[in-house]
Amino acid sequence: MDRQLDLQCDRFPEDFVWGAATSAYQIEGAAEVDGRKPSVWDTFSATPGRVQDGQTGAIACDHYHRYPEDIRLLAELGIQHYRFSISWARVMPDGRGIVNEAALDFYRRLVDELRKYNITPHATLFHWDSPQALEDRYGSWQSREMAQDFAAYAEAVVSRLGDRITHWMTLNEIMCFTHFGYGVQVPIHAPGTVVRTQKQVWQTSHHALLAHGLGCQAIRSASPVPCSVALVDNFAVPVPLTELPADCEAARQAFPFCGYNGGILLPALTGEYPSNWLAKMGEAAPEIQEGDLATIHQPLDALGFNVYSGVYVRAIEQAPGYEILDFPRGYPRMHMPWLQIVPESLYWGVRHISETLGRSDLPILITENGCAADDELTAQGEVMDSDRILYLRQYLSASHRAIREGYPLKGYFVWSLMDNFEWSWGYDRRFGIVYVDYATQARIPKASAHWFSTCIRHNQIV
Ligand code: PNW
Repeated sequence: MDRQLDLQCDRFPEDFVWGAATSAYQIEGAAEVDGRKPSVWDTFSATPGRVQDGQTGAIACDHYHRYPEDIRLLAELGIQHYRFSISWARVMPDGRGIVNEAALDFYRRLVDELRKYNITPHATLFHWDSPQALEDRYGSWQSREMAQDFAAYAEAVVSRLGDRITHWMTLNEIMCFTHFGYGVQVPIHAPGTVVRTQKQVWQTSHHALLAHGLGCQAIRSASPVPCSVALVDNFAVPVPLTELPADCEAARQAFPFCGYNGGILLPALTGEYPSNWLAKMGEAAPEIQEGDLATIHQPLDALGFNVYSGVYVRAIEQAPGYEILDFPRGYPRMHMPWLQIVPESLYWGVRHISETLGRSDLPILITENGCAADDELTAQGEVMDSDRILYLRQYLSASHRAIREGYPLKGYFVWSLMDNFEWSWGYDRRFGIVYVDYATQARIPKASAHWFSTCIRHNQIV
């Protein structure tokens, strides 16, 4: 009886969204098929020294041709929601102007295949693969024109696919393709242009925020039916070192100043760059034209939260009242330098959003959570990734806690359905719950896939 009660308590809400995520450049391949032209990632990965071992997404998981098999796998695993992205360079090979209907047919076939198995599609319009043509024309995100062009692209997609996709996401992780694409001396993301000043870097993310705002408007006006529109962000999460009130308050104070939160997430959610953030940035703050903030601040149906790690914060006496702690050398992490295991970051991320907005009714979806592990295929042809299960189980527990405490966490997409092109790390880092043998393109569900599937079937952590 007690055991029965425990099981009941561990369950997720009946309508909880269980999903898996991917992105176009990381899995599709078929770089030159059906009229697609290069994106900045094709150019970047073809530049020697940018990507590990000179790898590119030209073939990747060949998902463009193997999507029926991949979708069957989703169905077999009982995954009812699928987040994928649409390639701008496929749909509008020159970035603007002519729409490539062959590309849209591919996405139609993909979505129809999903619907065959009752899997709900969640489409991200931009996951970093800007058309190279726009980079050549005006430096892509360095120009305000990029926001207009993104909105026109969004309009083109949604007016054609809006009959079969109703869950839309505008941009994935603005900080990665702007600050890491333009602002770091050793470029780790495309286009890898190093601009001169911090102000210019913040200008690129301001333009991305404008693209998000205009994109939201374009989606809503082009959709033939009511639809859901979200932004996907990987905001930084200060986690209180202890949950005593002083440390919790310190984490709350730190939130706008952690990572890029003050310059990306907060303007999108509140329509303002926080005044104390602007004061701190001084000269480096972006130039904001009249009306920009109203454009950026669009009503959202959900916030997509990509969470992998967090930072610990404690209260201190001196101003500003909080201290962001470094990780000790031996702190546990997964197979990436930045992938310290901080499961509470999921819970605290959700809580910070609610506290920042002063309300807790904006639905939050975990649009990515997962990890790279040093996966090995055994002689029996299995991948026993108990380390990934350990990681995922803890983050799912933190999801359950957020729900138990009444926060509006509505779903969870594991990153990723399958191993794929991990950007500047190439194929060396594996984030999938399904193993990809790139020599044969065989898909082999790892132990974590079977575990995740069981969680979904029981609607609880097993
Ligand atoms: C996300 N960090 O990027 C992306 O959305 C995915 O495309 C990617 O494959 C996945 O996470 C794994 O890397 C991130 O430095 C990039 O903390 C960098 C960080 C986090 C996520």
